[in-house]
Amino acid sequence: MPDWAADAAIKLFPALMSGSTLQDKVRYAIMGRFRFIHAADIHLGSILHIDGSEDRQELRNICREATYQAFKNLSRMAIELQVRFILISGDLYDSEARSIRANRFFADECRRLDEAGIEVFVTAGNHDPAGEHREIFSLPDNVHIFKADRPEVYCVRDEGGKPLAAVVGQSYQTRQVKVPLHLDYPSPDRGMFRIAMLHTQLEAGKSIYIPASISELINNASFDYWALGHIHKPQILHREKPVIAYAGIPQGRDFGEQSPGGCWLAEVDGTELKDMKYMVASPVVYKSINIDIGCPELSQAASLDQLEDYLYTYAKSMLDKDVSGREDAALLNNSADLFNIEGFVVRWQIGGRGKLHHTLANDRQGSEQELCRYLREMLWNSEPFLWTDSIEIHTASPVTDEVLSRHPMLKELIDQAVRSIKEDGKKRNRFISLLGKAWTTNTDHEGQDNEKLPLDDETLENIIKDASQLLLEGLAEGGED
Ligand SMILES: [Mn+2]
Repeated sequence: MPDWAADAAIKLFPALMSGSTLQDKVRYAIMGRFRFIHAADIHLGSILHIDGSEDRQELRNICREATYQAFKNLSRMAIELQVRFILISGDLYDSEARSIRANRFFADECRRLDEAGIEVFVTAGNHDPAGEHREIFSLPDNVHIFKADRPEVYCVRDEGGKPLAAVVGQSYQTRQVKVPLHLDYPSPDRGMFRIAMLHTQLEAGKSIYIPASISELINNASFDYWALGHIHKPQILHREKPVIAYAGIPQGRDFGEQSPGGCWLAEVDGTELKDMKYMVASPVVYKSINIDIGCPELSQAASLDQLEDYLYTYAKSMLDKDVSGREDAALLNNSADLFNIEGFVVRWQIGGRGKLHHTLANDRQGSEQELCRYLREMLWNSEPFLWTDSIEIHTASPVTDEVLSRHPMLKELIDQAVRSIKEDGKKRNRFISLLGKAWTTNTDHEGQDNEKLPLDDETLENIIKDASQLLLEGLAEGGED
């Protein structure tokens, strides 16, 4: 075995290093074994929403650069891991009118990928439909953009010209596609790994984002892998053949898109998918952190500076361990050592019952502003940075168990009401409609339905929590010491 061959094999498949002989490694390299990346919803050119960023030049830059940086991280990984090709299943650009900068950036990155022998397959989604637009800059030959008027099949070959994979896809022509494009996808030849790309909400019936059902995909025997885009949360919907997965958004842009984002790294052997890992690529991670003022460390605290100290220490230990990014990444089975998260944007949710409530309730807004100012100043320069986007206080006075035990029926009544709002869809909708249209978001979210109230689960949960605490306190009034 010549050294160069062994070296090449080791470089090609580091994941196979353990427990296999050098011969095995080379055999993998020549027997139709390859890797690919499945990404989607890059939204190049979109801007992160971070409260307080308008006053800080550096943070403003991060807001503008993060989606680009995420794609850069992704393409570096592709080169480092020697993938054969990258799939981008729609919404590469944030808007139909590709910005000159986004187009230029993409062309430059693809040139780098071309030098590394990596092909790039792109379908246009609802955010960047093919329309009448043309790319402003010419793209290198390794980039294949699917047509919108019919499905196309591309064949990826190994160096000897032997087919490795077939990639089928079709672009959005306009911002809405109400026809099930996937039903007309041609069936590629057997004997290679067959991939279908689809940008869909995966809702049957009247969907404006390609009506499709999961059973239609599962029952289609023409494909081994469905590379989906449009839903911004990474998920594997079907683990058996055909594998069906959403890649998620590589860089979240607000608290509706929390946790680190990235892409799937898939390992294929012949026509079998051997392994799938989620690779984190987002430089900035949004994170909501819940703090309970009734926790042992805070239960005796009564002043604002004690709370400040606690939050600071909490944040520091999180950053030191880099817990948040690594933990979330570990959940997604990510190797996570290829790059570092630049920073966290945090929304602190301070709740629970404790003495601190009286201090905080005295001037809730003032307390929120002061805590926010303090944490921003103390943690902005840490490594990775932590920027406090906002503080939300939902605390309650320390109604003891003893007091509650004097009102067991009322407590049960409230618990029941809360449960039924949470669990009964009808009651929940009625509750939401009673709340009125007080909650709106200013971003153009995927699949936002204008008839539905854009009230996210987290906010609803907090409203229910606040309401039940208020009720409990009112009922327990007089019984409290
Ligand atoms: Mn989309």
